[in-house]
Amino acid sequence: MATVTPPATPAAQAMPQASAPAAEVQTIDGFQLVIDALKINGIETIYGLPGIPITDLTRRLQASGLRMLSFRHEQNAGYAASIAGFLTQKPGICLTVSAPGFLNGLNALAHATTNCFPMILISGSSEREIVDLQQGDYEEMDQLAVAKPVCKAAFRVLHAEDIGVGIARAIRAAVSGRPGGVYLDLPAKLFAQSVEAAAGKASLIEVVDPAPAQLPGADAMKRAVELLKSAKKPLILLGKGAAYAQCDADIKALVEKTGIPYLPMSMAKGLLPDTHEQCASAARSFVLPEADVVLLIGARLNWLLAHGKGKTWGGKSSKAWGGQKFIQVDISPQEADSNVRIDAPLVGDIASVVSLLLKDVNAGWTKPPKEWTDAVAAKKNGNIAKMAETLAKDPSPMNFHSSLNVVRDIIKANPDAMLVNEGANALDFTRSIVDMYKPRKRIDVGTWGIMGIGMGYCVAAAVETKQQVIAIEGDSAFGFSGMEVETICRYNLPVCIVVMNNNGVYKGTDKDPTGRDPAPTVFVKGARYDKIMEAFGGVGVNATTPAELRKAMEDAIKSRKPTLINAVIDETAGTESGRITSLKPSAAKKTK
Ligand code: ADP
Ligand code: TZD
Ligand code: MG
Repeated sequence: MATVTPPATPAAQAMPQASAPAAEVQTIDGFQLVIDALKINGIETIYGLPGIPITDLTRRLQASGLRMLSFRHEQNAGYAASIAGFLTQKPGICLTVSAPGFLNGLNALAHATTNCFPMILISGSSEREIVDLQQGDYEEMDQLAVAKPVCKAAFRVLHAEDIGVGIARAIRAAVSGRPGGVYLDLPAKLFAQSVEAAAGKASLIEVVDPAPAQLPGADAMKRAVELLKSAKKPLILLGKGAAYAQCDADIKALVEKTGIPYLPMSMAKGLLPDTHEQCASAARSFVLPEADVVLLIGARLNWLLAHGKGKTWGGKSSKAWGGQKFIQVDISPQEADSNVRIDAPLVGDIASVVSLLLKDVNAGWTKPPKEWTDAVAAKKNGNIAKMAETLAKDPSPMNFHSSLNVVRDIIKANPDAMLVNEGANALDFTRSIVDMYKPRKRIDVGTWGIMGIGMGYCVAAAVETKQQVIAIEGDSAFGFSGMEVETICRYNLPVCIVVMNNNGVYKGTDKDPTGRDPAPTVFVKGARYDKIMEAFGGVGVNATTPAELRKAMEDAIKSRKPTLINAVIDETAGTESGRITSLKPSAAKKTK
């Protein structure tokens, strides 16, 4: 804390130097108020990238004992912050410089909002007077206006005495109700402002009950329970909202006590072990059209669930309702009916709602008809047996199945490890082949199917959970954040990256019909991504067989050293767009 002498009065100035010094006033500056406001709200880690006007803030954050993790590109710091929010239920903080740094972080802010992850993007900004008159300041931009359309809330603090309120509002906006991304604009001038220390301290706010419990009314509960009880072929669908809610034991009890088959969305895998007898993942295309009542817990009926209608759900045409009735548990009162009718919305936080549902179940419950659960089990076991045959093959060159069979074993042996996953085929095959055993262990491309989350997620997963991290990356996907390998080495994080190298986007076989350039989807053939890791002192391995991949992964986990394995995959093995070929405009043209 700085001490300053108040400005001398004219009378005092006239006094000789030797007279008694004026009383010293303790002050506190904007930098310190930001740090203290974050600290009293339990923020421990900041993900960012320094530069004017926040370089000193990054230094002082670190000096104050907060963890300041510095990245090579703001987008990756932003993705790290977003997933830190998902993993901890506290807003992940990303700190950037003005205009270009802010814009680099903005993608992640939009991603956080879209995925319902609590995150705060804090960006320094230039002189308001110059920005607003568009007089051409260094990195001039009206960042608040630019951020607004892609975030849940946006705030700007102009006076040091408002920092406490600004940060409190940002935290509440990020974590209350449906979590999301919040933008906080801190102009350069703010940091150097000083206020009287006691008043400054008193202006800080420790947010009380930032994400209040929210319970549906008794009538809504009754409606939902009666509908679920009436079902002949019920299904529970768990989404990443259920994983976020951290009420794992109650969700497990609800599934087990009702005896209803369940389907986890990608990031809900592991809420119950994927090997659970009620898990219907391997019978997805059977249970969705067949189910009569579906209980959605923290999952939206968006594109990932074919909008709750059409052929996926047994509808007669691509937009026809399949006839299912839906119960939807969601914190957002506007989510219900977004795609199809929701017969029983349960608006509330998942932890509260699931515990209310459990009370009803405990009061007496008849398990679903045996014909239904037997039919699901038969379908599932048939598909699992078919998959086992494919996984047992050992083709040369190695393909997605034979390599992911190794990853499947490694995760089974290390169920606490975090699994980061992005790519197209590298994503889809990993999701279906690699079983998860514990909640919130699988983090991936999320609602947008975005490439580039990889290394940012690895850093945050390692820092927030302290567990071994395993990243299964398409070679294209890896390229979006590959430079953060240096960050992983710099902080010496236990991250093992497996690049599924099939020489390109989806496949490595495309050709330019004119013969001039490489095709848009292909990369340098036989690239050695492992060398990138070696450049920064980590372990690089080139693996061409499942045995080599297994040994390299086991060594990485034993040593906890940053490791990158270049897994050489048959370049013909992938399919166009992975599992979402039907979304290609050219595919739509064919069906019309
Ligand atoms: P998935 O992609 O796994 O299907 P979505 O991201 O589509 O999941 O849906 C997550 C849903 O969970 C969102 O609609 C969000 O409002 C909701 N949600 C997030 N956290 C909670 C919570 N604590 N309580 C209730 N609903 C929540
Ligand atoms: N840019 C961004 C930010 N997100 C995207 N999803 C895409 C582009 C388009 N895209 C996909 O949807 S998957 C993918 C791209 C570029 C890469 C697929 O190649 P890969 O995986 O090497 O990562 P496979 O295993 O070769 O299929
Ligand atoms: Mg590829």
